Amino acid sequence: MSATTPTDRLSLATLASTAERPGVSGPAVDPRALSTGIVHFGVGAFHRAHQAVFTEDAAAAAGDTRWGILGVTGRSAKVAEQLAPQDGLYSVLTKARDTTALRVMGSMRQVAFPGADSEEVLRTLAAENVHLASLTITEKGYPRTPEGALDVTHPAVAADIAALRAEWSGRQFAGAARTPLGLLVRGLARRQATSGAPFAVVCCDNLMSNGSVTRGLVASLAEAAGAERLLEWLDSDVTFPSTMVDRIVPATTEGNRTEAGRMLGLRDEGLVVAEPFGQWVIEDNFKVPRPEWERAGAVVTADVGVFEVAKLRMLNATHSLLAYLGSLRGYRTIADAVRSDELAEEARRLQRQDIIPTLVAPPGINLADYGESILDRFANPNLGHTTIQVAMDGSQKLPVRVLGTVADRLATGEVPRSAALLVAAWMVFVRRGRDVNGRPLALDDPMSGRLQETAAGPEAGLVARLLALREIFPEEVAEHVGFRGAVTDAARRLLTEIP
Ligand code: NAI
Ligand code: CS2
Repeated sequence: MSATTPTDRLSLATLASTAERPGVSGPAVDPRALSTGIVHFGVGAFHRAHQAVFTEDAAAAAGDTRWGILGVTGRSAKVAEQLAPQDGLYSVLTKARDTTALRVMGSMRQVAFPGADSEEVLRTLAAENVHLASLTITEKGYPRTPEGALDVTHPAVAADIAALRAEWSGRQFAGAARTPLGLLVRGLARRQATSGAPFAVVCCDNLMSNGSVTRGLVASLAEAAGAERLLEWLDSDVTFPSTMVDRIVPATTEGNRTEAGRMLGLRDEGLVVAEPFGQWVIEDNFKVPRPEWERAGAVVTADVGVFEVAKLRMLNATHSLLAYLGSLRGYRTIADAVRSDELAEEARRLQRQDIIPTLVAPPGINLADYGESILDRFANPNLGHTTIQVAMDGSQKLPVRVLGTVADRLATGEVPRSAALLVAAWMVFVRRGRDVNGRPLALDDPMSGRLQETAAGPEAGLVARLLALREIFPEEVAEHVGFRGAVTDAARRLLTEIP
């Protein structure tokens, strides 16, 4: 392991130099032998440490060279700029409690930035040897109304509908898409108009029934653009399997890159970091060839729903509780927060008293043990997952992670007090914007302006004002007297504690 910071970049030309380095492995496939078979939207850290890993292992196990990936960035060209000089190569730094391993990945064959490469993405989506598109564009990448319909008033969505309409009527190529879904639909329209070959769209974001949500928005976009024949083809030839995805992948730090550089002897600008654990449950709903993900440990099943709801409620709600309570208490990482006995007890109470009573255990899962395994993963001191990263996008995450639990408990006449504490902690996080030591806590949320405006004003009305936001809180939850009371009590305690 060299002491100096390497200057040479990871690339096909320098790859051989990594062969014998301790703790370094991969790629599991020969990047040069791969053809592109998958287009992935939102080529952030998670995709590179999860689906791409499962896909590469599946391809290696089957000796299948059809599953190279064209990654599509979201709003910035950053990842394209990081990976292009590296021939798409990047590495995954796996951080266990006391060991670190590095694996070079070879499946990302190209990265496109829609601002410049929309035509390339559309051409690839229409190509017959490309069978799948997948998405990790975050919870906020699915613009919907409170009722769950496509939000056609969203400026980017309106622009994409106009673009699709223009292309659909054969008038002209409409330039860069404003949303990944808009670009996807235009690509599907191009595919339908050329080969018409079947296709599958695999959503890998933390949303309940993520396949049906994506299908609904794609169909609504096509409908809004007057693309009836596309709608029929979507019905007959395109499937949208739902998935449950799980691997903790924090944002990469410069410290991570330096550590990886020492291990690799090369600089990797595309590095991603992850815990050892990884799980992928995929709905068995494909009309096209796909990687044999089962050979890489994924579960392909008819009923993914029980896995999705258990994971989103047990893991992600507990994550959010620790993120808001932990950051308010001055804990920088989730591991720091869960190592506090008091916060660990709050997390257990949320799981055992509020969440587990609402769940059907997925096959082979003991929910209490599952809960403990989650807290154990959170406590990994080597991961450095920050409370502020998990605290992002609360307006998008709370409905998915905790409000379903709340509604289910209220329907049985129980007031879920720990879930109320989670909601209150989020409200105080929004209102205070700083921790117990006075350190600022940034509010990174697509609704940040609206939230801060609503949270301002007399503290006594804070809970009522935020509960009135129908984009987040459905009426039956917000108007429930018992739940309002529990949130108000918890918020009052926290507002006193965090001056
Ligand atoms: P990231 O920040 O590294 O990447 C996010 C990607 O989404 C980027 O490509 C970005 O351009 C794109 N994006 C962000 N906002 C968007 C918007 N409004 N519209 C369109 N594209 C947008 O985040 P990361 O870690 O890759 O996570 C992405 C998603 O993956 C999460 O939101 C979640 O749904 C899912 N996920 C993440 C896990 C993790 O531990 N990081 C684990 C399980 C699921
Ligand atoms: C986290 C998730 O940032 C967050 O909101 O709760 O990204 C979490 O790490 C994953 O869902 C774990 O699979």
